[in-house]
Amino acid sequence: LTSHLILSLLFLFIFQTSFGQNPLIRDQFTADPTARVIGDKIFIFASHDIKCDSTQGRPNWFCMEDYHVFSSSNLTDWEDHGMILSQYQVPWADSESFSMWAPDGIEKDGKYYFYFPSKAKGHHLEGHNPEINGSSFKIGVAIADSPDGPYVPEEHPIAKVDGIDPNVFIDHDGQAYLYWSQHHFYGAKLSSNMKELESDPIVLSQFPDEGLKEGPFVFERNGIYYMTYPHVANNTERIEYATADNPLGPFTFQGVIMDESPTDCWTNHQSVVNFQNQWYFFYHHNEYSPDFDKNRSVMADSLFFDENGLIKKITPSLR
Ligand code: FUB
Repeated sequence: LTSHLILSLLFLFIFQTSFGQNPLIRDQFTADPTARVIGDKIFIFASHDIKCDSTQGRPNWFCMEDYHVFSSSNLTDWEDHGMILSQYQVPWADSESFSMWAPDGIEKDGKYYFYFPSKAKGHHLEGHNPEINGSSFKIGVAIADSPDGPYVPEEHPIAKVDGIDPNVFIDHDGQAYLYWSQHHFYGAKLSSNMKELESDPIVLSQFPDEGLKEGPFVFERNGIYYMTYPHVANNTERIEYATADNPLGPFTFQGVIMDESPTDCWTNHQSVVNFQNQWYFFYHHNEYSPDFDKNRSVMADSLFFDENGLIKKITPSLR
């Protein structure tokens, strides 16, 4: 009995110390996490919420001028690798718009590709439709030899891509796909140089028109392609998912992964990753800023599948 008790306590100790406490990043506001396993570490490519003064960006709104990347080998101790890209470095971005929204970062053939949205220079002149979220945004890519940079942005945004929340998925055959959101979800094949589209964008039309949808994130498990995304059902965004047997669909709605915010954080934004044989769900919440939900903090919880490959609902482990 004693040895059983010691083993249980040991397991409890290992389990508790192998998973960090939320929020993961505590010295700055971070959001929109894409988690990727690179080598023996987990990296988070995240948005960076700051507080702007009344002359910068849109008052009382997102204020986002740059990105940091973080890494950890145990999900508890996180290293901030510092600022990897800012709006002032991107030749095509409007450096007065503070609109460096949700990014994605991914490795291919030893190079690191960082995809990000921003309002482009001159966007005021383009007659965008303010009713459509993301309609004045373009998406660009910056390239580095190491996940923590330095990243060099391309001269121009990616042609034929208008919108926000880029996500890249690379299939087993090496083909990369780019997804993004502009009222609808769009998807296209990426060229092998990862800098331009190889196919025309298609609208992933299987998703409901009602309620704002954004933040597509695609992953694959056992031949099933999962498209996860935030969707405003009533008041705030909840995370839903759909599945397909092909990266570009058609997708079938499967259910809700995480319900709407219990404390009225209007946005949520997710990624899913397998690290050391456990699946994790990364998301954000306004844990450290209960009165202003545009200052958010990155969180993570374990994710489990049932025997049919369906995702079990997650209750956020708030403080
Ligand atoms: O972080 C700014 C925007 O809020 C993101 O692009 C959306 O996904 C939402 O999280």
